[in-house]
Amino acid sequence: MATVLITGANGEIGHGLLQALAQQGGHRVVALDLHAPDDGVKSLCHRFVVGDILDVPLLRALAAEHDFDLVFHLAALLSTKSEREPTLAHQVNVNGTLNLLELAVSLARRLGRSVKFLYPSSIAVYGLPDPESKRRAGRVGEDDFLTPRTMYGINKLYCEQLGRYYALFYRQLDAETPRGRVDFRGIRFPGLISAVTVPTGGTSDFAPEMLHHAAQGQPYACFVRPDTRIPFMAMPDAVKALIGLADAPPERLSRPVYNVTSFSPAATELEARVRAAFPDWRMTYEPDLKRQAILDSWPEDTDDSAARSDWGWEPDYGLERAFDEYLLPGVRRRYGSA
Ligand code: AKB
Repeated sequence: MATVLITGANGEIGHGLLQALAQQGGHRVVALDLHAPDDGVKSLCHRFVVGDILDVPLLRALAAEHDFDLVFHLAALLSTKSEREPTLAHQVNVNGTLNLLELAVSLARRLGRSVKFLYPSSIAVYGLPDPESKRRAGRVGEDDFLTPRTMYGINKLYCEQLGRYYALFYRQLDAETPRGRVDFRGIRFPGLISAVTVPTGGTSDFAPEMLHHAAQGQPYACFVRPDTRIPFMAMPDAVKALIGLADAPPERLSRPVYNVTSFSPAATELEARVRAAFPDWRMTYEPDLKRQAILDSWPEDTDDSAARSDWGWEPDYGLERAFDEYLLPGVRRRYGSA
């Protein structure tokens, strides 16, 4: 039995991850979220704690009660919300992550063994200067264009570095090096699309919003230009990637943070997929130029060859399969739409 802490357990990734871990078996999950669990979520957890990652005494109490082997630190404010409340974003995304890394390192040192720390980062760490450079760059590697223009992207990039520091150099001047360490593993996700949950506060939200509006028979004013292109992934693949990276033997990992990706459609290709399923759907493009500028700074594709060769990452869902076998059947079930 591995004892697992999941922060932000009530969020989009949390839902899928809890289900996947329950199906796999062998995990005792302690879930933490600001909000009380949805129906169904609670039954998948050994314990559900309603609380804040900024509450250090609460985190200390959790670490005193549970010897965590693995932490999935999912709690975060997404990019649009972070742009509207930058200081709150910094508190939650940076100070919250620091608190969790402190929990992990103190536990690792007390137990004298590694505590794995899985950290979802984002394509928001990239900052392409303009649409022309974005087109020319194509697939972007982990070490390129790391000049984000959003508070969220800056938070994520810094926390990747914090994780690397806690894993490799934490208190490097101490006379003795204790045995336990944080085994930090970061993963840069593209925009995620789920059939069961709708994201809030992201800038890649236009894709899931198209799908969920259409499935409910609601018109949609899309806030991006028709030619907007960023990478996306179906939620089951995001969960698969997190579990795959968590399970990878440490000696196979050559980097602290990996890109993972699945498909990179233009907004019009997403629209066409949704429209083919819901032909009466009404949709217009009404670009929000400020959110568009953020999307124009994110790459149109990422190079995930390191993840593929180091730990065997491979998505199950391309664009066609994601729509035909996961998204469309899922939203039809959810909303009872034809
Ligand atoms: C967002 O839009 O903020 C997120 C992300 C790409 O990390 N979905």
